[in-house]
Amino acid sequence: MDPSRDDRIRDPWGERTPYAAGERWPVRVDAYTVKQPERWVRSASLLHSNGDAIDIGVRDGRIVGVRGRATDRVNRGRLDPKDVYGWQAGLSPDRLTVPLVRRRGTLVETGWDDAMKRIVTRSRKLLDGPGGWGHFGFYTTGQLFLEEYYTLGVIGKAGIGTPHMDGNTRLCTATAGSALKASFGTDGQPASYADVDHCDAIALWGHNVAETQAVLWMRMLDRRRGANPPAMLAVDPRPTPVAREADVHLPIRPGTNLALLNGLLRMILEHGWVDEAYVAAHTLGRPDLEKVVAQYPLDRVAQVCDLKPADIERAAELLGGSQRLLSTVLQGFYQSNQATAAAVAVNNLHLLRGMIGRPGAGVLQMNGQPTAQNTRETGADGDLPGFRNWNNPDHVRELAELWNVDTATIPHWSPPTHAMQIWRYAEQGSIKLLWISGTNPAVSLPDLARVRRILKRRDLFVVVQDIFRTETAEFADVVLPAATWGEKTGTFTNADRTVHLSEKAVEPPGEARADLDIFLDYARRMDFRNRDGMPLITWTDPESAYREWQRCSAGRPCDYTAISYERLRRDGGVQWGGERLYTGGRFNTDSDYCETYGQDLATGAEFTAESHRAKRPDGRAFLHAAHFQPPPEEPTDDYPLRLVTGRNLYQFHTRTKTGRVPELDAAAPEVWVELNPADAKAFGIDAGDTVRIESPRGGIEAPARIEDIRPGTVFVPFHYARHAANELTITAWDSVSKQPLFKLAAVRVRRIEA
Ligand SMILES: Nc1nc2c(c(=O)[nH]1)N[C@H]1C(S)=C(S)[C@@H](COP(=O)(O)OP(=O)(O)OC[C@H]3O[C@@H](n4cnc5c(=O)[nH]c(N)nc54)[C@H](O)[C@@H]3O)O[C@H]1N2
Ligand SMILES: Nc1nc2c(c(=O)[nH]1)N[C@H]1C(S)=C(S)[C@@H](COP(=O)(O)OP(=O)(O)OC[C@H]3O[C@@H](n4cnc5c(=O)[nH]c(N)nc54)[C@H](O)[C@@H]3O)O[C@H]1N2
Ligand SMILES: [Mo]
Repeated sequence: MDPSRDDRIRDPWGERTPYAAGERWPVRVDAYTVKQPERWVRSASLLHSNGDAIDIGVRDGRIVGVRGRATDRVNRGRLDPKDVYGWQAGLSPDRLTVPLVRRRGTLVETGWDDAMKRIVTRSRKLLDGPGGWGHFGFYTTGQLFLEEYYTLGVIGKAGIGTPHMDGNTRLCTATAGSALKASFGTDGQPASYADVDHCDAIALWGHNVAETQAVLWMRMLDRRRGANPPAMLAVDPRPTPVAREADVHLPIRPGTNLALLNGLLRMILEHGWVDEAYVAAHTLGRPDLEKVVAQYPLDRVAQVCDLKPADIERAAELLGGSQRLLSTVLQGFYQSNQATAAAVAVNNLHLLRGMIGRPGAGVLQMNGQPTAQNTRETGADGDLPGFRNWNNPDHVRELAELWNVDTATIPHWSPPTHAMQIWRYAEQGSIKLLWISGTNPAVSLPDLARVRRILKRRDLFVVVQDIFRTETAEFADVVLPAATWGEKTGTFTNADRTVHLSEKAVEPPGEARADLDIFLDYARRMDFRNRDGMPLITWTDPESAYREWQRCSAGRPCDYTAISYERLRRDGGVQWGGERLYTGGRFNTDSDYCETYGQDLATGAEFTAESHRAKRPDGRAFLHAAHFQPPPEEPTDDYPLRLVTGRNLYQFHTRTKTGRVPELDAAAPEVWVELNPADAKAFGIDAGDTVRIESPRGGIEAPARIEDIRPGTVFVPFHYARHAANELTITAWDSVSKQPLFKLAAVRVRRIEA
């Protein structure tokens, strides 16, 4: 078969290459080129967090296709539909090629010097006036490169000194970070994708991996079709491809994950499916956990979660009978009720069963965006870089020495400002300059009517740095045209800690510039200085920025010092921390080393250093328990249905890229709403009818699809700007991770047209 004709739209997961437990995942090389490339350039996918290694084909200075890299540990040559076709977005004729500024109400083209001068003039005025750093907000992404985040982080923390910096990673994987810190002391996924090769059971907690990390799903399917296949559990209110494949599917009532986990943990304890030696040696908190979960007998859990008791028992047996369990957790948990407590409960399951840090046994608190891990590592999400603890004066001092600035400059007097609070400050008028890079909040934030009101404020100076003129750019005072994947060099790290180097293959269009160059230009013009009066930022290109980051990460869990550009060129993907973390059962919880002193899982209240030290964690993991609480918005007589939102295999987020790729656009061109047959009947709706969906905040129209989704629940994909699911969603977030609850609004539907 000619691989370039391989149609990844009709056959998204491709041919099976079955393999047995303990074997190596066979190679299968996928490729798609429109012309014969003259050369191949090393990269990885930037359209999800899986980190599929890709070679970019170049001819006559243009990208002409892609090929999966056979030798890479992540994909062994495979590509998913977005990998195969997505690169064409960069070639789109409507890329931003020059800066835009607002003159008399409209955006007009200008030069870089004018655009940057406007930003710098405004910045200087704000920084030197009363309120200073308090007026700055930076809202970045999970889609730039490590070098760019680190630079932005230093600008924010050591240049301006503002705590108001976060990424859209807050919407995405803030809960992964919080759950990992809470249980194990620092961020960093314990498991490895290689665990798919060794496990005897896979549990997918609110993770539609088949559509969202399709190459990881290929690996799981290949194990399922080989000898000694792993058992599979799916917890999802919808009949996703994962749910259909699973041996046990729990179509849970949205927002009740924690009740289910507490019930499962109770059964694990009661049946004695506990690794007593492991728990005694490597954990603390078991008595409290037992006390909490004892209150979740089977009938209560079945009732709260609206599941069949026999199905819950089968799930417990699958988990309890496994010897090598791999769990993945994603948005069905992170964007739902009690996100951190529920994600932590999955960690508890693995700790109780002693299933962390050995082949086949581990947990992946997944990432979503391709470079979200780096946003968190480098501190562009507001954390301190290198998984340092803002509340630990020694960690702050280390950074002050590294950057040669006063400790007082580095914001550490309170937790960093989370994205939802940054938007609140902008709404209240205290943040007066909001710099948005690589994200499209006018479509992706909850409660869009409110977001538009904020972006329209006269007293808010909005900078948008993007590759297209997005819905958000329409509100900007200055729009900066960025170069993107294939047009710039940098590194990024996937969901199993694999670092890839992505190299520049072609020139960006027009005057578009790499995000790194934009940030460096700003730093230069702002003339940020260190304690000796020398320039704060001395690096000038991706590799010198990376070397600074290596210094910053030294001695921390995400230590990059052994992973040079040279090694990445030679070896392809390399994991920081090795294949698995915590192999000896020693965790990052020492009080001097950990990233957090902990938070109350119910309220989010921060614990003190003293209370952390008093617990003497000394490298043991925390078993944290919390009680189920109902979601903040429940269906009512007026709004009787529950809305969950999410993704489709062919579309990426707000479709700025996939909407411009003919193959992907055509595969899912418009929004829809999924309804259960019984609900459809009750509301007089047939398949294909146009329906109106309304929440207390707004409404959209969409054609109906009748599906086997659980009764009382409707699903809308959030990709479509003109019929955006976020017109309906609520401004509410998890009290610990501050991640918004995108999967829990109350809505009503009615037919408007057959
Ligand atoms: N094709 C594609 N792939 C992507 C992306 C994309 O836009 N398109 N985006 C990337 C990014 S940034 C991310 S974050 C990931 C997200 O990857 P996923 O988390 O897999 O995707 P979602 O569709 O957001 O949510 C997963 C599932 O959660 C279920 N769910 C909703 N509410 C609940 C609940 O209360 N409990 C449980 N147990 N399940 C619930 C939904 O039915 C849905 O099937 O995908 C990444 N990959
Ligand atoms: N209802 C609902 N809402 C959700 C979710 C949900 O499940 N349901 N999921 C949430 C999640 S997990 C996520 S991750 C967010 C995603 O939400 P967004 O981050 O808003 O989505 P994207 O469309 O990926 O926006 C990325 C922007 O960066 C631009 N861009 C791409 N490459 C580059 C580059 O190299 N440089 C620069 N400067 N810009 C670039 C793109 O053109 C695009 O405008 O949505 C969140 N919103
Ligand atoms: Mo995400």
